[in-house]
Amino acid sequence: MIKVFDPRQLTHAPAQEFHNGGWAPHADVPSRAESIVAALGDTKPPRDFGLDPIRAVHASDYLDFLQSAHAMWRDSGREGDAVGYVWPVVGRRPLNLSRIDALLGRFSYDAGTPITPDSWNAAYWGAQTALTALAPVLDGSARSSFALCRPPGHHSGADYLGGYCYLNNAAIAAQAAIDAGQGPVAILDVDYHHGNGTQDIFLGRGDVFFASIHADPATDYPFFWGHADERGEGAGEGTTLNLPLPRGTDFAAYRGALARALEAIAAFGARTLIVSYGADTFEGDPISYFKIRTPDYADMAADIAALGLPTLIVMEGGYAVDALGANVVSFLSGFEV
Ligand code: OKP
Ligand code: ZN
Repeated sequence: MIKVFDPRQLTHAPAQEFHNGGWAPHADVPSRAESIVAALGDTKPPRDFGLDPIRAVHASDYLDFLQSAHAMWRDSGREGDAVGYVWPVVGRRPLNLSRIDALLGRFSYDAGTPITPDSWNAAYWGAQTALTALAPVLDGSARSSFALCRPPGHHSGADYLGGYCYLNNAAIAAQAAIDAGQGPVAILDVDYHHGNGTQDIFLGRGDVFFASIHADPATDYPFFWGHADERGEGAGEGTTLNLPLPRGTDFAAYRGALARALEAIAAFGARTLIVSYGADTFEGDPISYFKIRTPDYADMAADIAALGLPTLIVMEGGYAVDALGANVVSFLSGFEV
């Protein structure tokens, strides 16, 4: 299997995140990617597709903000990573504000996603990593490929960052597949957390099916998305499928939800599949509460591969660093039999 990775993604190293009422060491450490690279062995670097495929998904004012935010932060006399502390309530009128703290509120939704001096460069090469891994899947030279993206992407919407995510790698790849004439596309999100950014980007779209299996947002982050009654809007009515599961779910129960998602994807008639893969469903994950074991990932992947669709696998979360490489290798092995 073709595996793409760019070490420039390692330069993004946020110090802290704010959650549950306090600051904690950030869970998205660079060694997550190093653990995966060490287990994979051979990876190839990305090509540079430029900004156009990123602009096809993300708003240009958001992209301008991402590229300039840390310099503005520094120019305001601040130290360390840029992070917001005031957010507009949904439904407030749009305002053209310029203070960095207002911009952070405008273009983010949580305090777990600091902007470091290197965040833009790392996220940019993560998006190029996804686009590079997509290419052989689109031209038929590979049945599946793996994009080792870090930071992850599935919480980032068209004009917002959050949940450790800045650019939505899976969405950028999905749009590129459609623009290459390889739609309709299905995105299957098996990260522990709901992929709210991906859902928002494609909520009104009939040419992208978004299916997500995740911890119930009644108990788990990101709370405000991922409930079972979110099913798409307008032309996208019925092309969003949310399958929330309770904390403590093991692979036997997970597999039933996976079968439902795969049936819906098959019925939709996707030509290309993108999997947002998070290994934070692992039983040993420090911030999550499912009970998937390392060998289960091979079975999970084999169920997905049985769809028989050209498939791009995009890395999302997974925070048990010591087990992360083995979990990824197990998952990828299910596509190679
Ligand atoms: C990113 B990805 C746990 C706080 C969790 C944010 C989680 C972001 C996960 N105490 N806060 O989906 O793996
Ligand atoms: Zn996650």
